[in-house]
Amino acid sequence: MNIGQNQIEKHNDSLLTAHQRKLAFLKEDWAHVDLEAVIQKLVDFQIAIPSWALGTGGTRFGRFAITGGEPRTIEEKIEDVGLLHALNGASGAISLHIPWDIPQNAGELKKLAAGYGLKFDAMNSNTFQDQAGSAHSYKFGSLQNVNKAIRKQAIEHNIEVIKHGIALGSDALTVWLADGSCFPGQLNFRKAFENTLESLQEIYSALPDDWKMFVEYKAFEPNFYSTTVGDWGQSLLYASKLGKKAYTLVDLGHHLPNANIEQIVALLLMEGKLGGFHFNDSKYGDDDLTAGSIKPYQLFLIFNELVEGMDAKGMNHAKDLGWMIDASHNVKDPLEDLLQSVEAIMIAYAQALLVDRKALNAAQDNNDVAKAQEILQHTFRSDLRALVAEARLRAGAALSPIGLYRDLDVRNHLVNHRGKTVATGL
Ligand code: LRH
Ligand code: MN
Ligand code: MN
Repeated sequence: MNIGQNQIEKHNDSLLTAHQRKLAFLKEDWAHVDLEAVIQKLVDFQIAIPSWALGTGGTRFGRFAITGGEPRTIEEKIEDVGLLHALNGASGAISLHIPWDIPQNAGELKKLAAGYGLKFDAMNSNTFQDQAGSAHSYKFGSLQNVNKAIRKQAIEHNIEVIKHGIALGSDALTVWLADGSCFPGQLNFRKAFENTLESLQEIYSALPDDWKMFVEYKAFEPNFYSTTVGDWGQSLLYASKLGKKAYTLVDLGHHLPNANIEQIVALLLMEGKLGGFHFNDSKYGDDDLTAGSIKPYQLFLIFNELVEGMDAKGMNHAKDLGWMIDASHNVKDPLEDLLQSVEAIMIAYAQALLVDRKALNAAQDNNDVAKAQEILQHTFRSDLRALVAEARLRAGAALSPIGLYRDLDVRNHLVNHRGKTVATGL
């Protein structure tokens, strides 16, 4: 299904008066700030959608495919991201996971994606599941494995993923390893690290010059005693040893409880080793809840560090880091969930852009703790939704993406067209 520009315009017309009233208030309140520049940054900011988030996710206890109309092919996944992008103007890229996705005709897929205004974001490899017909099992790890033939299989898979990515016009490989151990004594930590590094080096040497490699870390799950890329320190070690094309990737849900992610982000940026993000949220040990649904203040504080650090280095907010959602749902319509995540990320970004940086620096230099907190909380507690909506309006998207999604009954159209299917992949 395609959403027509006329449908978007009709929807926007019905909301325009209320929107303009809210925007006018904001313009008055923030008259001392260049709001035009802020809105343009919001227009430029794009957040990639992972192909695996478009279907209903599951847990090891079950999966409820309540939604229906889930995409059955890469083409349909591209169509779904196209729908999101038409609605919010901020989801201009799709991230594929091999072999959950098997891109057969890259030229055609590129054309299809371009028709929706989409690019191919980072490619993801999968050495955390055994694939039918493969010679070796990853039961005891992939790139860390004590068995060289198993490491080789995993290396070759990653190189294959790079090749798919080159054909699609992607420029990054994200490596997330489930490698680790479940019991003390199972693994020699040093050897596991060395094997992993050596394997990553082989993959790295197959990387085109203009590509990046993202080394994603995760504290636990599926392994529960040790993880071989378990935290940002370990990821940074690998990335530093690999070279200048390798970076650390921060998935918000991959930390131990209460980790200070904003501080991690600030230091990785300082070192020039922050590659990008997987956005999601969690209350306990999950990594799949909607971005900003549990800890919106944390999301804002992360963006506050990002804006500060990127501006200090003269980086381009939209282009110099990889921005992606990584969540997969059990109880919501995945497309509505993704619209909510993008909105939460945009709001946090807008809040960070409006922080009075000069005043904050002065408060920090004077050890004026209360003032520093006031400055941050002032923007965090300001309702900036109209700014984000204005960015959507200017991008030709909908003032209320979920509102229009429901008005157009998009899910039912998809169900009628595709049936009550269950997506492949997860
Ligand atoms: C691991 C992870 C990683 C995978 C994706 C499916 O938890 O975050 O990024 O590729 O989930
Ligand atoms: Mn992730
Ligand atoms: Mn994850």
